[in-house]
Amino acid sequence: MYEPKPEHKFTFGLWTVGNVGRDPFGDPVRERLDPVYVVHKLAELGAYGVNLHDEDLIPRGTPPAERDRIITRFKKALEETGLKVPMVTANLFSDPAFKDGAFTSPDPRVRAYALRKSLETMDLGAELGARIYVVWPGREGAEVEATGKARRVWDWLREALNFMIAYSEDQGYGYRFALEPKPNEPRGDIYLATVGGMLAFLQTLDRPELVGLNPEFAHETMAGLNFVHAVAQILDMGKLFHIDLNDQRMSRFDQDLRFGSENLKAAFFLVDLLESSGYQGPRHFDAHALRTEEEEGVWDFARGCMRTYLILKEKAQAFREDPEVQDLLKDYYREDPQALSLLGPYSKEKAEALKRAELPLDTLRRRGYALERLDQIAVEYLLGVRP
Ligand code: GCO
Ligand code: MN
Ligand code: MN
Repeated sequence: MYEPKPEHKFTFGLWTVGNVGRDPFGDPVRERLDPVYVVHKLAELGAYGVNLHDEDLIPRGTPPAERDRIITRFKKALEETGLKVPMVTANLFSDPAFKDGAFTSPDPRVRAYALRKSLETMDLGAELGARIYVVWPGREGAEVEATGKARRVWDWLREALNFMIAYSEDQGYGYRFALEPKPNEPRGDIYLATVGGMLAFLQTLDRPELVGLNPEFAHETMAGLNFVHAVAQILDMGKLFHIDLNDQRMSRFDQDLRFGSENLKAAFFLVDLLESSGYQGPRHFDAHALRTEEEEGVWDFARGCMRTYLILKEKAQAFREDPEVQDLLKDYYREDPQALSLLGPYSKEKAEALKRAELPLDTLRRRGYALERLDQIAVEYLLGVRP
């Protein structure tokens, strides 16, 4: 029961299960895990794939011969286990050169370095079979407004992304680009802060059809927004290219908690949404084990993410199939042919009919929607007392 299998498309990042537990106040509490070991462990746990930043696999400054050796060894582990690398991304935040931005650094030499690093990451990903390229603009933000940079960054971001997309097409890599918004951290404020802003921005790129989103549960929650609604809007626009699952308390620093460990109800309705949406992509856990854990705790964390997802999936399905829920929803969405005939696409006749129509306002003002009952049923599923 609830055993993860590759067909569930669960993925982790090398940087998530490999997280050494450093925080702004505390040193690492765990040793760095060998990526080859991580591949074997994740395969054993039933994951589908492993994602990575360039530097997670190939530390900065690695000489070319050593780079080739690392890749050969890593690919061998992938072959042995059948684990996939669906997504890659460039680390454009750790190097001190990126302290005032990567693509939005005021210094064109830094912007050139960020762009080159991105192209090299695409090369690496192509070698590993990745088809999704995530762009997380974590350092593209500011603490100081006095530069007026907020007015300039959009051109720089567009230029960099257009370049990268053209490179991917030119090389025949076939990447789909997934942009990841976040409100703040590590910058005081990040320019591309929310799902809504990112959806609007991507429409201004040369090839918007190749660009979508990588929304993250924690990021919208940090901003006090509703992640389920954000994902629903992304789905409506056909732009869910990847998803970062984790958990988070509202209005805190980025906590990257185990999926479903904090906002169970939101996680329940998120799984309900994802599983009914036809989304075929990876279910990626961008989270890490608590700093209190040694290695065994890391695998407990990874198992927990997947197990909770599968439990919620089963519960969501049972909730949707519950006859009482179906009755309540039938009534909630009750249809009225006369009212429906007044809605839909505009016509002169319809507008006139609409003005003449009798609408039973008294009844409408008194109508109840039975949402207390519906929500209580959801809670009872979550509490395990129903069915
Ligand atoms: C964060 C982000 C990152 C990105 C990752 C992939 O808050 O640190 O979520 O984990 O998802 O860099 O681009
Ligand atoms: Mn995050
Ligand atoms: Mn993320």
